[in-house]
Amino acid sequence: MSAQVAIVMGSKSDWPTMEAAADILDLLQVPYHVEVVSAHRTPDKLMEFASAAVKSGFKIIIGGAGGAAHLPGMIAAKTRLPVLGVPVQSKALSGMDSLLSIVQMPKGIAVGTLAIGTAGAFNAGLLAAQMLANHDAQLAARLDAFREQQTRTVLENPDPRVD
Ligand code: RP5
Repeated sequence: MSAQVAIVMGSKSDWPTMEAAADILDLLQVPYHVEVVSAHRTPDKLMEFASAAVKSGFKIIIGGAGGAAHLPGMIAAKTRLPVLGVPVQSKALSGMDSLLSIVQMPKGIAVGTLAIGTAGAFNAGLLAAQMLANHDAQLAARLDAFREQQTRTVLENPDPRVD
């Protein structure tokens, strides 16, 4: 099956964060594409990528960036596909800059903004899978199993002193 989700990021340095999105998509067996696309360093590539995203067969785009994080918003400006934005934790401002750059979209162009860092990247992958599961019963079953396993893990070991 061709990639349904595109995971793009502003720099290779974002990969340790964005890898969490790939991890959950791997677990749920959702095919995805990964690529560095920078809003500032490769603006023409960004426009080409976003313009061709529907034709490329993607259903959802996950965009991660840090600092002046314009990548998810600019992709959303050029495609009707749902865009999930992940604020990468920046060194200077701990990701507050990334978060505010991504979350404050103007009315009419939407980006679904997740939490700063790896939890946000993981949840972006999870949310993408949940959206796709509306039209994929097998994926829905894998998601149910993932959630049941997660619940079981917490219930079976409630003592905070035990790993
Ligand atoms: C952003 O600038 C990237 O998304 C990255 O989070 C940040 C720093 O990039 P590098 O200087 O590490 O390449 O565009």
